[in-house]
Amino acid sequence: MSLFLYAEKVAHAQANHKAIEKITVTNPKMTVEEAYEVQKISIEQTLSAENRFIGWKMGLTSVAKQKQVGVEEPIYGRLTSQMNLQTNELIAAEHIHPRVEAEVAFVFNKELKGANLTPLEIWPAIENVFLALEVIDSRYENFSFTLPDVVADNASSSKILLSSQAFSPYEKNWADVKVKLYHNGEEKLEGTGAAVLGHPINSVIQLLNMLEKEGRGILPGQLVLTGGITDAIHVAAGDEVVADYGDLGSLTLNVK
Ligand code: OOG
Ligand code: MG
Repeated sequence: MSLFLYAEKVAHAQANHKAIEKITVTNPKMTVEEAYEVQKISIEQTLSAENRFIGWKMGLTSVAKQKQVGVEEPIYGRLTSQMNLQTNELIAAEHIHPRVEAEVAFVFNKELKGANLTPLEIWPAIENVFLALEVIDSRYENFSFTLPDVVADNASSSKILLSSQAFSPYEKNWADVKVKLYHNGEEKLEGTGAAVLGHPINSVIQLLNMLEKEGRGILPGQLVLTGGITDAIHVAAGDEVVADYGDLGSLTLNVK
């Protein structure tokens, strides 16, 4: 099967929220590079005036997340404007088996490109920091995949809820930000920003290292999700998830 046909298959599952068999069942030799090509083709075909490309997400940047899905390498995915929730409601019926995780997100005001940039080169390009809940929803049966599968499926990207308040990048040391995740009022998980590759800024360095291989970088105005701090919580209709970031505030997602 050509990469275009795999891209069609993945795009169809994303649009119709129907689980599919892992690509590597029929194509065990698919490489990670080919999988990024499938991701690119499938997401770029959804872009339009109503669904703009808005940035990148990093995934599997914390040990908690790597252990949860059994893939131990950071990956990236593409974010589009239709993923960005405008209210704190998630429609369960528009998903297969959604999970929610707490993250830190950056918005950039300058172009960044190149391998092995230093934090000192990156901070001045960050306009704002947002607290974020990411909804992931693997398009594969049983939320089970290998590295090429999850890369092809746009790193399980589904929806994003950003805090309405934007923070200065210098507001605090983002390695120290603490988050507690509550599921229907019960505290389930907690973690700190340091869980993300030691510091969420390292996720941006790693993203740029990977994008450099595609000859790409981060453009002004783009958003980057740095990756789940804790593992993700499975949700269903009727659920409420609260991410409490202490003195920075909290985010609530209601699943309908
Ligand atoms: C892959 C996406 C992981 C994160 O923040 O680590 C991710 C998955 O768990 O399905 O978004
Ligand atoms: Mg994530």
